[in-house]
Amino acid sequence: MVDRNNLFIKNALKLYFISGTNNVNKPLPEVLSEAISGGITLFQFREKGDASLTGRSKREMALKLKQICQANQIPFIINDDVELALEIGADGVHVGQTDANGPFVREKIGDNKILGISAHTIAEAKQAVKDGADYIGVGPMYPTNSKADAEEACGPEMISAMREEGITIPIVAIGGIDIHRTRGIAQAGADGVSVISAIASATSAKHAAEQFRLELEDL
Ligand code: FQP
Ligand code: MG
Repeated sequence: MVDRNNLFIKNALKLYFISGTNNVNKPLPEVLSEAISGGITLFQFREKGDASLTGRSKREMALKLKQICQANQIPFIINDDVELALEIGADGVHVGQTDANGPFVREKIGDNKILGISAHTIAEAKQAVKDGADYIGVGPMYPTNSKADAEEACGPEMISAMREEGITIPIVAIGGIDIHRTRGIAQAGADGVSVISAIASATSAKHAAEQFRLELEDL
């Protein structure tokens, strides 16, 4: 059972690390542990693309990662794969506009799991709120290499526009985010930033996470 209270979600979104086994240069469980010791607040297992794990090996990896998150009191989210999230008892799922739709996923996962939905526009954000999202992922903020089929970058302005439209749901920014872009994103009204490569391919995932936390500290 996970806390779906808005304040809990907003705090959890502060530094949201996303990774699959093909985003890292050493075992993902090791990178996750390092990132946790550096201060990440949420983790999403996003296993897709070249040489990604499937079936049983994906499930075993997911379980290992879930255990690490649990031991450290970090919620564990699975990208796209609702069945896997249910099977292994993840804390939540994240789906995009071309994945299973929000109401269907909410119905499947029930009221005790976090539902995150991607939104690129104000209309999608409003729909996600109606569809039962606990938070929305807004992006890509900047061009990114981590997603082959990414939409065009919208910049932090999209977040301020959503806030001006009265969208109060927890928001995490995604796409091409590095340390230097973090402050502006938070100032635009995001509750946090989500990163893949800035942590996954850093020399030290711990150090990278610490730098982000420092940047977000007084905001
Ligand atoms: N926002 C977030 C989060 N996580 C994501 N995985 C996405 C957006 C992107 O389905 P989607 O979701 O458009 O693409 P993919 O499944 O390839 O990631 F908010 F959690 F940071
Ligand atoms: Mg998706």
